[in-house]
Formats: sequence, structure tokens, C-alpha cells
Amino acid sequence: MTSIVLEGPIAEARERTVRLLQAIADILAQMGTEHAEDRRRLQQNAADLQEMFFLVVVVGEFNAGKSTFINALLGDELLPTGITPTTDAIELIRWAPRRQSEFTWREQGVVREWLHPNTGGPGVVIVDTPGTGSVFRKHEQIAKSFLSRSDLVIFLLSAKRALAETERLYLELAKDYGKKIVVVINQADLLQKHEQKEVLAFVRQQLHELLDLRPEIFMVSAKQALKEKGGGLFAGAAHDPGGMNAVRDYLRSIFERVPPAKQKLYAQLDFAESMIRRYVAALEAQIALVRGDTTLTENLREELNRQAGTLDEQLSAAQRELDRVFAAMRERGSQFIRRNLTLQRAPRVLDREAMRAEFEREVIANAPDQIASVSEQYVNEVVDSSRRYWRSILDRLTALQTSLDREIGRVDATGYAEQRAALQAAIAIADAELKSYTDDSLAENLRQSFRANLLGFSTGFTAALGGIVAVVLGVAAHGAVTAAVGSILATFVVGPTLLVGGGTAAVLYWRKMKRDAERELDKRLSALQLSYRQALVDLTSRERSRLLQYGQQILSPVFSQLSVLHDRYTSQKNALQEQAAEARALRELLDAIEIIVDNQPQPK
Ligand SMILES: Nc1nc2c(ncn2[C@@H]2O[C@H](COP(=O)(O)OP(=O)(O)OP(=O)(O)O)[C@@H](O)[C@H]2O)c(=O)[nH]1
Ligand SMILES: [Mg+2]
Repeated sequence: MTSIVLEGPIAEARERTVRLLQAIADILAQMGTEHAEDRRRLQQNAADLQEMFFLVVVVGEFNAGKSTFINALLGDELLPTGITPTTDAIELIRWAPRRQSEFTWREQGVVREWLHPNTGGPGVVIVDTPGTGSVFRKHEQIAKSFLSRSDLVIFLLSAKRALAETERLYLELAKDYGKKIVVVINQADLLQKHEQKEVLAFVRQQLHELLDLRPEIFMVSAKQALKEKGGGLFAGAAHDPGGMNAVRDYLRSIFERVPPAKQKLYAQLDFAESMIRRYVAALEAQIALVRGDTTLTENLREELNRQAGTLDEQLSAAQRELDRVFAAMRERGSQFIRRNLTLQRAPRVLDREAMRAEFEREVIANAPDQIASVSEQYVNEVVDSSRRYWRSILDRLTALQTSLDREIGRVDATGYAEQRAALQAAIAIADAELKSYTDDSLAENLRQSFRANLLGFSTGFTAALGGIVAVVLGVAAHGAVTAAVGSILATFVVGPTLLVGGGTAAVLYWRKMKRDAERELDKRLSALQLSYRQALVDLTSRERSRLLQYGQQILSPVFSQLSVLHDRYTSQKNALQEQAAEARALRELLDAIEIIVDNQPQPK
């Protein structure tokens, strides 16, 4: 015996739908803990589809013989039966390849679960309920919820009792739920043949008049049938004194009518697809967010590069200023040489201290202040622009963080936690950088090194000048001639002889000496000027590399976090889209399954 519900294309579609729902649940599990509720629903639906694909619920007054009837269907005395109200919880008999004689609590004290191979096939569940009107109706709500989920309601009446009020209410409820209802009149053995006919006619009339129902009605003796022990739902007994074979045949025909099964699968596909749509949209929002963050971070990096470039202009302006100061000093220096390197004044030149004082007053003059002000101004510009820069970096990072925080509630908190940590590290470093500019060590260092260089220059040059003159006059004490003027000394070594000779030669000699002195001055000033320029360049490149280093080392983790997130979300989205394709394929499979149109009268 076959059943379309349990074998063939519907069974295949059911298996694939179960896998589809589980696959979506697995993807949600990867997406974080906050989707637990949806995941649970998906898993629940998958389990229902697998285990409770076809739900047959038996209801009726206590003692009508519901449990006995189910045992007769199974051909096995599985459920307890008794003359007093017996069934005190909902009994759920699930298909399994092997009988299990012990039940387990599916829901403690409320729903018992049995496993039996004769329910009809995998996915078919038979549900026994405490009798209507019995003392065990405390599980009313749960009984009703099974009724609402059922695919077939078997209404069991006792042949000895008229339709009770509670039964009528239950029938009405099942009818309202739009359920397929079968009525079974049990305990037929207690009646004579002609009485059976009368009862049947009476029940048929009552159902019609009171409830406007025209269901299939069977008359059986579950007690007798059970004695025969037919081999289960689809294995009718050869000898059938209880009349159960007719019920079995009918149930099988119901199972073969696919529409309810197809509709169930369609409903699950709708459910799966709406889940997929919802989560794909969420992932797309997350991907867009990551892209936005990536753009923000990229802008930051560009700003870093731009910032490193902006100092160039200030640097060359400062250098031009320095050059002007040095040009003026050079001019004053050559005047100083012209004025002092004469025969008359030569002896004065030898007074080193006086010469140095005069040189500092006339040549160096206010150059130190000018240089200090140029360098200070430049340092200030560097500091200002760096401060501005770090401030704007901080602002942007904070904006990024705020946008993250706002989105975290909506999206994947786990993924963003890592991203946020990287960002916070970057913020802390930018903040420390910004604060480091509050003491002006940068300016002070530069100022001090400039001043020291300039004083060294002044002493050095006057010593050199004195050396030149001393050599010329032939009075040079060897100790006075510093190593610094060694090269000049060589030029002037013949001086005294020429001076004694006097005349044009002497004049020419003085000219040459002045030229040499000017050259010496120029050489020294150029070296000094170069060292100042270099100091500014060094300062600038130190700043620049600080910024670039930040860009590489600090922003990189933020970047790599973002790309990790981007990849993760994209692969999750792809996985969901694969499942969407599977759902579409399943829908086509279902569409193609031929259905047997159910011509049986339907309730309602
Ligand atoms: N004569 C006769 N007795 C039956 C038949 N079916 C059940 N009984 C008896 O009726 C009594 C009640 O049977 P159960 O199967 O426990 O009835 P139930 O509807 O499950 O009752 P609750 O669980 O209390 O709601 C038991 O003593 C059964 O032996 C039948 O076809 N003929
Ligand atoms: Mg019972």
C-alpha cells in the first residue's frame, strides 16, 4: 500500500523543505545570537514537518473508547484504557520504525509521546485527548491547539450516548477551524443491527440539523477490532468483526489526497522565503553600513595624506623668511669685513673679544630674534595644523563610532564588537597624539638648537677673522689660530713679507684677504643657513611620518575589521540566496505534482 503523502514527490519535497528550513536556521546561527527566536521557529517548523506532517486528532466524550479505538488502529494495546476517565494527558503517538512501550514526556505533565510503527508512516502522528466532559480537561487549551494544527479530526461518539453539549462545542470548534472531520460511532457491539441503523440515522440527522455538517460516519466496535489485532493503519485485518477496515480505507484515501500536504509545504516555503527576504535585507543594510564605514575610513586616510602635503607650503614660506634673514646678515657681514679689514684697523681685529662683540652687534644684530620668530611661527603652524588634523580625525572616528553604536542594535552586534574595539584603539591613540601638542616641547627644542647654533657661529667666525688678520700682521700666536682657520692660514702664509714690501702688492694683498674673508663668511653663513633649513625639514618630516604611521598602523586594523565584516556578511547573504533558489526549485516541484481533487463533502 502506498500513500502519496509518505512516498514519492511529496515526500521528497517534504524532506527538502525540512533541510531548507534547517539550513536557514544554521545561517541565522552564524549571524549571531540575537536571532534565536526566528531560529527556534525555523527549527520547530522543520521538526513539525518531519515528525508531525500529518496530524490526526481523536476527540470525544470520556469513555467513548478513544484510546481503545487508537489501539485498534495500531493493532496494538499501546494506550491505557478504562471504564473510569482514563486519559489524563494528551497522548501523542509519533511514527518510528520500532515500537517503544514506554512514553516520554514531551511536555511534563501535559503531553506524553509514544513511538509506534503503525501510525501510517513517517510524519504521521495520532493524538489522543482526555475525554470532553472528563475531570482531565485542565489541558483544554493544549488540546485545542492540537485541534487547530490537525489535518484530520476523528470525532468518536459512543453508540450508547447521544451527542453531548461539550461534544457539540468541540465539533463546532473543529468546523470553525475548517478542519476535515470524520465521525466514528464506537461500541457498535452493544447494539443490535437494527439499533445500529437507527443510531446512525439519528447522529447523521443531528449533525446536519445542529451543526450543518455532513461528514463521513463509520460505525465500529473498537473493542472487537482490537481482539483481531489488524496490522496497523494500512494493514486491514482479514477478519473484520469490528468494522475498522472501512475506517482504515477511508483514512488511506485521505492521505492520498495531496492538497492539504501540498498546502502545508507551500506555507512552509512562504515562511522560508519571507525569512530569507527579511535577513537578506538586513544583511544588505549591514553591507551598506560597512561600505559607508569603509568610505569614511578611506576619507580619513586621504585626509592623512593631504595633511602631510599641506605642511609643504608653510615650510617653504618659513624657509624663504630664513633666507631673507640670512641675506641681510650676509650683507651686514661683508660691510663689517670691508670696514674692519684695513691696515689701520687691523690691530683692533686682534682684540678678539671686542671684535666678537662688534660682530654680534653689527652683523648678527637682531637675526636671532628674527630666526626665532620665523621658527616659532613655523612650529606654531605645524602644531596648529597637527592639532586641527588630530581633532578632525577624532571627530570623524567618533562619528564613525556613533553610527556604529546606532546600528549595532539593528544589526550584528558580535561582528561590530570587534570593529568597535579597533576603532576605540584608534581613537585613544589619536587622542593621545592631540594631547601631546599641549606642551610646546616641539617649539622649545627648535628654538634652543637654533640659538646655540647662532652663538657658535658668531664665536667661530670672529675667531676666524682674527686669525686671518693675525696671520697678515705676522703676530699670530699659534694658540690664537684655531683649527677652524687652518685653510685660510695656508692662503695667507706669505703675508708678512709682502706687507713689508708695501706698495701695490700690499694693496692687492689686502683685497685678496677681504675677498677670502668674505668667502669664509659666506661659507660659514651658508652652512648655518643650511643647517637651519635642514632643522625645519627634519621637523616637518618627523611630523609627516607620524601622521603616515598613524594612517598605516592605527587605521589598518579598522580597515581589516571592515573587510572581514564585509566578507562575512556577503557570504551569509550568498548562503541565504542559495536557499532562496532552493525554495524556488521546491515551489516548481510542488507546482508540478498532480493532485487528486478531493470530492468528499467538506465541513462548512
Ligand atoms: N463494549 C465496548 N466497550 C468498549 C469499546 N471501546 C472501548 N470500550 C470500553 O470503554 C471504556 C473506555 O474506553 P477508553 O478507550 O478508555 O475510553 P476513552 O474515550 O479513551 O476514555 P477517556 O480516556 O476517559 O476519555 C473501556 O472500558 C473500554 O474497554 C467497544 O467498542 N465496545
Ligand atoms: Mg482515553
